[in-house]
Amino acid sequence: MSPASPSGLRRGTLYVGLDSSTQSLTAIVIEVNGTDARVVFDASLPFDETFPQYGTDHGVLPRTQPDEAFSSPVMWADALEAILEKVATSGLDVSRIAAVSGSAQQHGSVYLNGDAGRMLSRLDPAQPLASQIAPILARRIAPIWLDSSTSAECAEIADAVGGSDVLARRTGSRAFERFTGPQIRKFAASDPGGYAATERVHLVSSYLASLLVGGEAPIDPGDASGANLMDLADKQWWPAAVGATASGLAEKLPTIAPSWSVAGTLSPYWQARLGLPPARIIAWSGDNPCSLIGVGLAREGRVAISLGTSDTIFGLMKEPRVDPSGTGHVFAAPTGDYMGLTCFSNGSLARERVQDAYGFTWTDFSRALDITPAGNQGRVLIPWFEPEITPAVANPRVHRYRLSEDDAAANVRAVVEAQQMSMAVHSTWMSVSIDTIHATGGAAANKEILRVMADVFGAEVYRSTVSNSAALGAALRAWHGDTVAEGTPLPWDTITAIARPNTSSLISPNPVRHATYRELMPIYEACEAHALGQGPDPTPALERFARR
Ligand code: XUL
Repeated sequence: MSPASPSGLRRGTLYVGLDSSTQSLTAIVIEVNGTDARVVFDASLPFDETFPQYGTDHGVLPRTQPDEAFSSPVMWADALEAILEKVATSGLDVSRIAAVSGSAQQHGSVYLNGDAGRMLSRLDPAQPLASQIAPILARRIAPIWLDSSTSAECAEIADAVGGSDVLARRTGSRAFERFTGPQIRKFAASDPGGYAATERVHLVSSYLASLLVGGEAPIDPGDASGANLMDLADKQWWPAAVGATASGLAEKLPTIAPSWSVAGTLSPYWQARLGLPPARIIAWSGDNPCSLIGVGLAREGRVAISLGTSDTIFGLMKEPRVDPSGTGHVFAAPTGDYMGLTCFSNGSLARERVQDAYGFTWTDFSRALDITPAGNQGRVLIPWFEPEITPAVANPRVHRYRLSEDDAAANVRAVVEAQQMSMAVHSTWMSVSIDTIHATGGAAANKEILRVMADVFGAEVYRSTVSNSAALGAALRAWHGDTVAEGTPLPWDTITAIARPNTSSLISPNPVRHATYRELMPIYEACEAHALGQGPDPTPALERFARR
C-alpha cells in the first residue's frame, strides 16, 4: 500500500476501482495528472479470513449439493463498507476522488424485494451497511459462476429460442450452466414464492453499484453479456431469451446502459458515514471486461493470455464474431466494442502434473524446454488431465502420439506446445490477426514458456506486470467515464497507457520456429480430433513431419 502524496507535492484527481471477485474485494486508487496515471493505493480483503462469520470457503457458502455454489450478498455489502473505510482512512485526500467504478465476478445474481428502492435511498449512516441490506433481499443467497447445476434449464432455454446456435449467435454464448439466465430459471421454478417477491434481479456488479448510489444502478453491456439474455447487436435484453427464461422477468431486470454511464453519485450514506465526497459512480462491469482494460488491450490484434489455474485467451474484437464450436464467449467490451474469450481448464494444473511426474523443479522444467527443439520432432501430447472446457471433454484422458512417457524433456515440451497450439487453434474463430500478446498469471514468469507462445502465434509477447487487472481496469474505467461526463473524453490508448507492459520483457517470435509450428498446427488439430474420437490416427502425418 502506498501512502498519500504529502501535501505540497502535485495533487491530482483520484479514481477508485473496486473488484469483487470470488474470493476477495480489492480496491485500487489511481492518481491522475493530465494524462499521467499512477497507482497510489492498493488493498485487498479476502472474504474467508476477513469475514469468518459467513463461513465461506474460498468465497463460497457451505455447499449442500456438490454442483451448486452460492455466496452471500450481505457479506459483499460488509466487504464494500470495509474496503471503502480503508480508502477513507488511508491518508489520501479523499475529497479529490472524482469517480468510482467497479468490477465483479461475472454471472452471479442478487434478488432484491420491493422495499429495496426505498430502503437504499434512506440508509442510516449511524448503522453498518450489512444490517440494512438483509431486509431487502428476496433471496438470502446468490448463485455464482461456480454453480453447474442448471443443465436442464440450459437445454430448455436453448430449445425455446430455436437451438444452441441461435442462442450463441444472438447472445454471444450457447447456454452455459453458470450463466445468469439458466440460474434465474432454476430459482423461478424451485422457489416460486421467492421469485414472485423479487422486484429486481441484479448482477453482482449492478447490485454493488446500487449500494453505492443508494438507488438502482444499470447493468453494463459487458456484464449483461454473461447472462445468456442480451442481444449482442443492440446491447439490450433480447425478449425471446428473457421470455424463455422466466415469466415476468422483463420487468425484473435493470436497464442496460453503456459502460461509461454515470449511475449516480456516492450517496449521502457514504458521505456521512465515511466522509467520502459525492463522487460519480460509473457503471460497474464484469471482471473479464474490466481485465481487458486493466491489461491494456484497447485495440484489435493485442490479446492477453493468462496462464493461471486455467489458461484463458481474450482480446478486443471490432465485430461480434461468434465461436461456431460453442466453447468461446463473446462479451461486449467497455470500449463499446466486443471481446472474445476462450477458457482452457487444463492450465497450470497440466503443467504441474507433468512437472511432478518427473520430480522437476521450475528450473528443470525451463531447461527441458531449452534443450528440446521447436516441434518436438513430431511428438505430441494432448493434456486432458482434468475435464476440459475447450474442446469439451467430460471424461478426461491424456493422449500421447509418438511420445514415450519415459522421455521427461520431450513431455515437458509437449505439454507446453500443446497448450499454446490449442489456444492458437481455438481462438481463430475471433478472426483477429494477433500481433501482440500480454502474458499474465503465475506461469508467465517462465521465459521459455513465453518463447514457445511467441513462436506458435508468430506474435510479440510481453510479460504484463499488472497484478490485479480487474481492479485496475475498474479504476481506469472510472477515469474514462469521468472524462466522458465532463465532455472531454480521453482516448482508450491514453487511459490504458499505465497498463502497457515494460518493453524490456519483449520476446520476439523466431520466423523459422514459427514456420515449424505453422506446419505442425494442422497435425496437432488432427491429434485432438483423433483423441475426441472424431478423426483418423495422425501418426503417419507426424512421422512425415519428423522426417521433413
Ligand atoms: C467467465 C467466468 C469467470 C468469472 C470469474 O465466464 O465465469 O471468469 O468471471 O470471476
